[in-house]
This record gives sequence, structure tokens and C-alpha cells, in this order.
Amino acid sequence: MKAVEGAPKASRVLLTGAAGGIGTVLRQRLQGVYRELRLSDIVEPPRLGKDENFVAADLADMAAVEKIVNGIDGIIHLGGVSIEKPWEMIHQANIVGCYNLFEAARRHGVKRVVFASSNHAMGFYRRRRRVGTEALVRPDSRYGVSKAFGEALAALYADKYGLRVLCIRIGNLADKPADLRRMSIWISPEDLVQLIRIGLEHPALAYEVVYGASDNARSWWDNAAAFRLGYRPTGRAEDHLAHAQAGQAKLPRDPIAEIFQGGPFCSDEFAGDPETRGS
Ligand code: 15L
Repeated sequence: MKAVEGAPKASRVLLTGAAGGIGTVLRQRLQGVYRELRLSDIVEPPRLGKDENFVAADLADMAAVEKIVNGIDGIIHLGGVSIEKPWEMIHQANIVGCYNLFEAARRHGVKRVVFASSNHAMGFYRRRRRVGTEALVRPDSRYGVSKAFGEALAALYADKYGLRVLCIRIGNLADKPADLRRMSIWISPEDLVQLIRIGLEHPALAYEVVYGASDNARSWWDNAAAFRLGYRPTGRAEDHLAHAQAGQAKLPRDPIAEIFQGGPFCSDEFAGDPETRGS
């Protein structure tokens, strides 16, 4: 990463996708951290606090997106579809919506964006492979393709327009890893907050892709880029092995999913030859 020392931290922060699962966790954990935390989603999150500032917006509507980014220094972009869906839904929310978000950020002089990418941009790597952020993308779904698109768009806006962007390929955010696949990709809420704050505050950040994973002994990923930025995860998947094994015991066998890092996102609609497909 090229050093860009002394870059300002974000102090007025917009959280898109605030009503979703990750948004709900971040809403609680980022209270009071920044001068302003503006929340946005299509629908209002439940139990909105008196001090919480919510502005509704559909990401596919550029005028609405321009309103929510106005006056903002940094964006945590979680908004959009977060699992596999028909193309029309992915296209509107994650392709058009992501473009609108970055373009509105440029027009309004936003300094930083933390983009919630996903492990599903890389899901067709085999579990025995160890992948870093130099490897080619191997999306496992239309959803994964939309996350690879978001990373590419983020790189363009960083390189051409000077936006500072951290793309976090989030594994699975939860209090504990839910099954054996998640033992390799789990991230604790504390560790995700740590990465997001690196994206909004690190003085030398220009553009970087990191993996959103805790300190997991069974990790499939080389997260050197995150460590260089000072990331020091504290969550350890092995501490929750019994919980993950219990969750695994309840899952049906899925031989295709078990080959690839993306798990069920790979076996869903799979029509190829597992010997020759994936990487
Ligand atoms: C994701 O990207 C999804 O948003 C989340 O719902 C989980 O499916 C997660 O990946 C996962 O791979 O466990």
C-alpha cells in the first residue's frame, strides 16, 4: 500500500444497510465513536433510539443516495442484497446501488468508504487452497459477482478520484462460528469493528482489500494486508469448536459445498464437474 500520511479521519459517518444483521451490530458498537452516525436503509430499523438519525433511501435511486451522503466524511457501505437472489434484485441493489453510492460519494466530496465485500467473491477456491488478496476473484454466485464488481468499482474510485477505500471480504459475522465452514471464516463483532475503524481512520490507507476474519487457526486466507494496517484480531474460532460441531451435526451433507470455500453458495445451482471446476 502506498502511504498517504496525515489523511483526515472520517467524523461524520453514514451506515448503509443499517436495518440488516451486520448493520444492527454496528449501530450498537459505533454509538458515540464518531461525531455523527447517520443510518440509512430502505426500511427503518426496529427500536430506533431517540438520538439515532435515520434517513430512508433506496440505493437504486441516485437522488435519494445523494441526499444520504450529503455532508458525510466516511461511509460504511453494507447496503444491498446480502445472499444469492435472482439477477434483477442483485442488479438493482448491488450493481446499480453500489455505483450510485460511489458516484454520490465522489460528487459530495466524501473522503472514505468501507465497502462490505464478501468471501463469496472468492467462493470457488477449494478449501485446501490458501488465498490472499492477489489471487483472481472466483465468485460463487450472482451475489459474489456483485461483490467483485464492488471491489473493482472501489479501486476505480480510489485510483481515479482519490477516495480512500477499504474493501472487507467479510467471512461470517456472529458471536460464535455456527458450523465447521464458519470455523475457517468467522469474524467476531469486535474484530469487524476494528477493521471498519481502520478503514475510516487509518492515515495511510488509499485502497486495500482485506479479509474480514478473526484469528482462526483453520483460516483459508492470507490476511497480511490487514495485519500491515495494524489489524490485531482477538476472536479465536477454536475457542468455540464445540458450538460449531453441534451446529455442523444439524446440517445435511452437501458434498459439493464441502469442497469449496463458499460452501452452499457453490452447490446452489451447481451443474459442473467438481473435479475440473473451481480453483
Ligand atoms: C455472506 O456474504 C452473507 O451475507 C451471509 O449471510 C453468510 O451467508 C456469509 O456470507 C457466509 O458465507 O457464511
